[in-house]
This record gives sequence, structure tokens and C-alpha cells, in this order.
Amino acid sequence: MKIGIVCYPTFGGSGVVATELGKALAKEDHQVHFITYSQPTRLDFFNQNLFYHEVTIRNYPLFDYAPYELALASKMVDVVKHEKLDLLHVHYAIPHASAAYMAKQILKSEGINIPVITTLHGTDITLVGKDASYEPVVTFSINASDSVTSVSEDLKKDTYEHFDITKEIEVIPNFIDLERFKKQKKEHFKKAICPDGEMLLVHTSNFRKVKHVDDVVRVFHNLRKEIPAKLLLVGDGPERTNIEALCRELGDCEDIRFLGKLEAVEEVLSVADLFLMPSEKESFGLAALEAMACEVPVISTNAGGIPELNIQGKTGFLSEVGDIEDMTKNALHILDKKNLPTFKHNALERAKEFDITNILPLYEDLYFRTLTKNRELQES
Ligand code: GMT
Repeated sequence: MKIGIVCYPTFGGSGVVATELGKALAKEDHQVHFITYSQPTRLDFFNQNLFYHEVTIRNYPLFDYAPYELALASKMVDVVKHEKLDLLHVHYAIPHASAAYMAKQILKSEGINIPVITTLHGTDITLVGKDASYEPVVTFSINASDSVTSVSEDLKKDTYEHFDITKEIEVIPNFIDLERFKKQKKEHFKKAICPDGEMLLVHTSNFRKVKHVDDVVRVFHNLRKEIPAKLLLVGDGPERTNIEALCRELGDCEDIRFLGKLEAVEEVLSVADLFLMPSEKESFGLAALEAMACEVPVISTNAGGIPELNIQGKTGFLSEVGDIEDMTKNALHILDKKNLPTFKHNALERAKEFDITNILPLYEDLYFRTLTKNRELQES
């Protein structure tokens, strides 16, 4: 198949899922064309089946806001026509699903029929999409897609609850490449960070408010009153300055390290004992899955789709959003040397269920079904 993938090329989960999906499809001999405004972060190598088409946005002094959606739709038209794509798979509804609708209509006027699959990732529904300034367009473009997927049952439920959706939404969860995300031998690294055998806690995110990184720091503050521990914070974003200020206020700076945006996050996860995800919203929680694949149990909230991944008392624990005391208590339970090996083992076993080799066929099957349905509609 010749597949066009549209996504955000940044470090965000939706971009990671889209890029890893494209790479896996290319390995299966599909031809994959990425259409984005810059090279996706995890697409920095050559593969004969992978192509990258950059969306260039011409600005003009008249525009206060450059019309990205138009440039994207025009690029989709161009790529579909010249590369003879079979389908477009767009990740994140805003503005990819509506741009794809526009491209589809333009192509239709030229006698080309291109099916569009939209994957909902979370904030495109739970935060941004619900806003009145976007809602009608989001509703319309979801309903106008040929197929729609969401990354969890919870996100599917949320989408039906908050939008007037007439389309069937299929759940295809996030996945993990266990060949890349696995516990590596990095003892020297652990020794450098935890010279006296301290427990190592890790959090990775884009440091947006919704991630509650302050709760990570507060749990760590409480926990280290009981046991020696260190905390690594991976990622960067708008809340970072506030978090640094909080660390200073609590007097924990010397045991907390900010690592910034790291590409090889699996190396850090390989030496971690516990992962913290205190998010207020999380459609799935890909960062937690990456941790689990590296044998790291998870302390999380019970928000959104996280309970579909993290299993209470088995792979970790789930608390109400903001319940620092419960999270601290649970973290201490997991880090107890009698319990930790079992939690680590369970985390890996659970992660295996989301191995890309199990999830990729679900997308391929959806592509074939969408193409067949589309063809039948054309013929009728
Ligand atoms: O978590 C973020 O803020 C990034 C966001 C994105 O859209 O890139 O991630 C969302 O999509 C991921 C991949 O499907 C999910 O694993 C994350 O849970 C989801 N984030 C939220 O719902 C907040």
C-alpha cells in the first residue's frame, strides 16, 4: 500500500506514535509518505520505503497568522496525486482532519478518490477540540473521515460524550517497539546518579500544566523523608521554570536533575526504579508504556485511559488526581525491596501486550477494510 501519514513532527506522543507506525509499515514493505512541516524527530535515517514531504508555509505581510491548514491541504493534494497514494492517515484531529477533508474534496473534483483515516490522540478532543472555537470543525471532520480510531476506550467515550459523532470509532491502543525499549545494561550510569544505592524515580513529559509535574516533585519530597532517592526529570515545556522554583522552595535541588529533551529516553528508563505519571488528563499514557517496557513500575493517576494500561497493585498503583499522600504511600510500597522485583516483572509482562507486532496488524486490517469499503461505495 502507499500510505500518507500526517502528524505533528515534534516530541509529543501523537507524533511518536505516527512516526513509529510509519516506520513499522515501511518494514512490512508498505510505502509511507510523511507529510509534515518539519522532519519528524524519530525519522532521521534512510529507508527505501520512507518518504518525507515538507509543508512549506508562505507568509505574507497581510497575514497575522500564516494559513498552515491551506498549505497542508495543498501539500496533501500534491502528494496524493503525484505519489499515487492509496490512503491518508491523519494523526491528531486539529487541523489535520479538516485539512484532509479539504484535500479529499479537491481531489474528488479531479476524479481522484482518497480515503481518510483519522486517529484521535487525546488533547485534540479532551482539551483543544472541545473549545467552542474549534468544536464544529472537529465534529464535522471526524464525521467526514472514512474511518476513525482512538487510542483508548476512555478517549472513545469522551469523544462520543462531547461531540455529536455519527461515525464508529475503533480503539487501537498505543504500542511499543520492545526491541528499542528494553532494559539495557547501564549500571555505570546508575552508579553515577545513585552512588549510595538510592532509589531512582523518573518522570518524562512535555511539562505542560496537564502533566502535574509539581505533583512529581511533591511525591519525591515526601518519599525522600523515608528513603534515600533521586529524581530525573526528562523533557521540557512551559512549566519548567515553575518546577525549578518548586524544587528550590522544597530544598530538594541537589537530588533532582533536569535532563531536558532526550532522544534516548530508554537509557534513562533502563536504570529507573519507578516512573511517575500524575497527569490530570491522559488518553493513554505512552510515556508510562515506555517505562514499563524497560521494567519500570508506574505510580499514576486514574485519569483518562491510564487504567487501560497501568494495573492497580500489579504493574503499579493509580490514585486520584492530586492525591500526593496516596501516591507517596504507594511509591514506598513498590520500592520496598520485597515488592520491587514482582512489580518490575509485571510491568514488562503488561508492556508486552502492547508490542508493535500485536498492534500493527490492527492498523493494516483497518486500512484494508477502509479501502475495500471505499471501493464498494465508488462502484455502487
Ligand atoms: O501528552 C501530550 O501532551 C502529548 C499528546 C500528543 O497529542 O502528542 O499525547 C497524547 O497522545 C499520546 C499518543 O497517543 C497518548 O499516549 C497521550 O496520553 C496523549 N496525551 C494526553 O491525552 C494528555
